Order: sequence, then C-alpha cells, then structure tokens
Amino acid sequence: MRFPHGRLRRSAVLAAVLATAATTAGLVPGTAGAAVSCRVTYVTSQWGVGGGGFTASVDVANTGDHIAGWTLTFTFPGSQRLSYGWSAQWAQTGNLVAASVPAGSISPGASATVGFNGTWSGSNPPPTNFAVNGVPCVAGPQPSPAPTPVPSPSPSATPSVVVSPESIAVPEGGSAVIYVRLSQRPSYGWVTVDSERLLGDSDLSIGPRLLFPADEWATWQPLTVFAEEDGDAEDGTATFMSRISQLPGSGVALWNVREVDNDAATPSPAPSPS
Ligand SMILES: [Ca+2]
Ligand SMILES: [Ca+2]
Repeated sequence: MRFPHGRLRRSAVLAAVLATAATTAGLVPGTAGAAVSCRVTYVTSQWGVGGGGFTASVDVANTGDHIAGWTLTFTFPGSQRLSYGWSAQWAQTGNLVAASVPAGSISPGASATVGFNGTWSGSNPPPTNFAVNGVPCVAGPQPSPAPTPVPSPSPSATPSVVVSPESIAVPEGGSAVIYVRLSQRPSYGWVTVDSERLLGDSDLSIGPRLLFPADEWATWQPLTVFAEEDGDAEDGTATFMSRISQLPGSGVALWNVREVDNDAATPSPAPSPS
C-alpha cells in the first residue's frame, strides 16, 4: 500500500512543478513574448549488465530569448527510473520526467546543467523529446562513450592537378610544352587550372589558364612555357605551381623549368682593371 501512495505523491509533485512552469512561461508579465529555443545535450554513464544504474548529465543551452524560470521535461524511452537528481526539482510519473528550476534563469547563449541518478533494465536508450517550458529542444550531439575518430573523407575526394613531365628545359628565345590534367573528375561542371611562378627566373613565363570540362578531366592539355631572350649566359631556373582555381584546398602540382641559355659564356670573369 505504500507504493501507490508514493507514486501518487510523485504525481502531485510533478503536477505542481508543471503548474509552476506554465505560470513562469506564460503568465508572468514580461516573459509572455519570449521565444524559447533550446538545445539539450544528454550524457550518461551506466553500469551493470542487462540492468543496473546510471548517472546522467543534461546540459540545457539557451539558443533563444532570456529564460527566467524553467522546467525541462523528457520521456524515458525504456524502463529507466529516476532515483534522485540535483540542481533542479526532479519528479517522474510514468515515463515522463520533469526537472524544474523555478528561480533559475538562462541567458541567451548560456547553458545550465542538471543531473540525476537512475536505474535501468534491458537497455538504456537516451530520451529524445526534450522540452523546456513545453517547447521542444533540439537534441545536441549525442556523445559516444568512447569518441571514435571520424573517418576523414579520403583526400582524393577532390581532384588534384597532375603535370607531366615535372621538369622541362626551354631554349632561350623559344618555348616548350608541359602537359596538364586532373587526377579525377571534378564535381563542378568545369574547372580552370591556373599556374604561376613561385620563384626563380622571371624571364620564364607561361601561357594562359587551362579550362577542363568535367568529362575531360583525364585529357592531357598542353601548357606552353616561354623563355625570353636575356643578356646573361646562365641557365635560368624557376619553379611553377599549378592549381585548380575553384578548389582552394585541392592538390597542387609543382614543376620545374630550366632555361637553356644561348649566349656564349664569357671565358673567365672579366679582369678588372685594378
Ligand atoms: Ca641569355
Ligand atoms: Ca639566361
């Protein structure tokens, strides 16, 4: 006979808690127009096999207007029972749980955390229907007990530039060709490949950008490299980079150019008069 009385008393407490929440949320002047918006992150740590105990932390983040006085409600999806809670007035009736903080407030952007201990049997799935003052909350990230590294999308998800050969020689006053294509099909309908000299002989220059329609990503396109006549007799060198203009994070290609100078080298360092 004691059990039904206890349950009755819990129900009465819950009713009072919910009444308080309704009063706070809807009837207090100045808060009637406030829009509740919230995100709840529910983290549990449990023990036992097939059943046992657990402790839960519930973080309520205010993503809306200022919240003055609040009640968090949710429903246990399984056979969980609330044992006792903290940082709020806790009550459970049936599967419905309420945690009320009548004097508490949560500023926009801030959050409050409450917690409880409970028991479970069979399984202990997390509640999904969190609400604050009757307004459903977005369920936050459900932290896994052991955060496993998310498999990163393979680096080949975006195409890279491929050049061949990676090193060419250009006769002074003439030109040579290096071939360019993509490593895989781009998600764009087409992309352009821009090349620029990173360092080295500024007498070495290149032709215009290349356009790759997506279907022709594998087709080698020639890129012409020019070597201007210069007054020195040395073989100039430069390093170029080719990249996909629309995909800043995509793989680039570095390639080297050597100018084959055509001026006769001076036999020896010019003898200085003194
Ligand atoms: Ca020269
Ligand atoms: Ca030169």
